[in-house]
Amino acid sequence: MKKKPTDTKGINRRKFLKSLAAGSAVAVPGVAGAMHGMGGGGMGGGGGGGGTGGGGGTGGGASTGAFQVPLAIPPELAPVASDSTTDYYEMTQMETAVEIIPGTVTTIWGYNGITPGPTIRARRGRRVQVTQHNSLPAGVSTHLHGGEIEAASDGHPTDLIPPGGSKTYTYSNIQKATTLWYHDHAVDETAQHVYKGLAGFYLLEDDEEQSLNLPSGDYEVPMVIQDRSFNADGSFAYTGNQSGELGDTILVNGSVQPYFEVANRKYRFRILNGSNRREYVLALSNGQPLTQIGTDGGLLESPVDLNEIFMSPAYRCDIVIDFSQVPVGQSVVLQNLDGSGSTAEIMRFDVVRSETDTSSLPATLTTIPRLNPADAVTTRRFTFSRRRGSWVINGRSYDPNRVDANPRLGTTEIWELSNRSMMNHPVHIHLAQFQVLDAAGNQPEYMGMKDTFVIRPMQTIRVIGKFTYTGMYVFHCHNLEHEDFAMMANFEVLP
Ligand SMILES: [Cu+2]
Repeated sequence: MKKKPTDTKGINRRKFLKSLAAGSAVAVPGVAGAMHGMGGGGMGGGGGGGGTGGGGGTGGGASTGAFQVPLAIPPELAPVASDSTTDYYEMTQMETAVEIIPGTVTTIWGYNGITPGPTIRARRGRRVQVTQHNSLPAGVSTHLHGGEIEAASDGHPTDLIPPGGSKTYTYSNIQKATTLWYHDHAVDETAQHVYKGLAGFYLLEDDEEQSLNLPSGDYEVPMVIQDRSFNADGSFAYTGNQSGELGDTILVNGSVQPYFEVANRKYRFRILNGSNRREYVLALSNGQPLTQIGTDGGLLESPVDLNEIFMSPAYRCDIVIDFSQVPVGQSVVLQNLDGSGSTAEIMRFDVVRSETDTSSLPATLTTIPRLNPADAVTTRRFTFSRRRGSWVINGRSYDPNRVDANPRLGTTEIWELSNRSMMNHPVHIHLAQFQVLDAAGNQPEYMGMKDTFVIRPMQTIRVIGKFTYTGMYVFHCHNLEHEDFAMMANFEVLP
């Protein structure tokens, strides 16, 4: 059971950090620079290492041309031990120096010193324990986003691992197969910690999904899309913009607009928008549709062909692209229709060889029983707006000592989420996967089971879900600067 802090230090510290962030873009990198080299580890360990080879950088200050480096695939982490019920993992959060812009060095914070961090592949019904060691000069809290997780392991923002400390997180993996991700959730500091690199994949599998014969192995590729800005020396140019940070350089798995050599067959891409604030509209340059098979909480009931896919921060989108329609020797660009200039293109697929494809794309993927609004025991209403320079929920800033909702274990609730501001808010509720009700539920971005839902200006959406563990959790805007500038609230599930 998580302890509730009894003082208001967090709030004072938040104000202090905000003034720092607002006042100087170099304050945070300066702190990081003082620790430079502490993590050792050279060029980012195993993960990013492959990402800076081919093509030869064109330079141009702190930028690089598109499609110069191959896509890097984050390494999968091996358990340090396994028994009949559980796989045990160890990770160390540390600062390292990596080469992102050719010829320059970027100081990052990474799980095991790489960004994205190593991928954990988990199995439904089999427990995972991850011991996180904090070798960073700041408190951290590791949240497994989208996970149905006991409160003590959820990575509550105030449940900090101090510098030099460790914490073991237990994940029971009771939910359906899906693409989860872990990232830092330290109160007031999530945005800058994630920007520095604290994010990685957690792929949850189950028997049902395995039986589908979807593209797997080398043909199943996790890809996190993030935007960053760089100073001329290669350091991150993070400003702490309260509206949300927008970078001018698109990274996929930590590399600038990479290329990926593929065979002329189906691939499965588990795409995560791991950006602090940037939204993307994915599309292929050859006009071929993207076939969406899954979303935040798992597989859709059936594949859906879409000419474009909207992705808000924290959205996951499981897609299949069939490159058999592309002649060998040709390329297809994954575009961002919401971007312009350097943010309009995400990466390039180069079809370089012929291969026989034995994978399947079944017409039925899973079943998703509809939650019935008549079963809801209550409807809670939350507004998201801006007030006196803060982002607020129901008019109030985050207070670690205040609890704004007390759902009962196992009951069904409707949450009505209203945006009373002029910016999109991607609202994320911890612990549960939800279904979006009403007409909004027919929009492709709200299909299936969701843990994050964009609410557009002056829009209201209703979501329905069930809470599977007791204890203290949070819900918040996943525009990470909005979250840190206090658009977050506690809810405590009661027995
Ligand atoms: Cu927001």
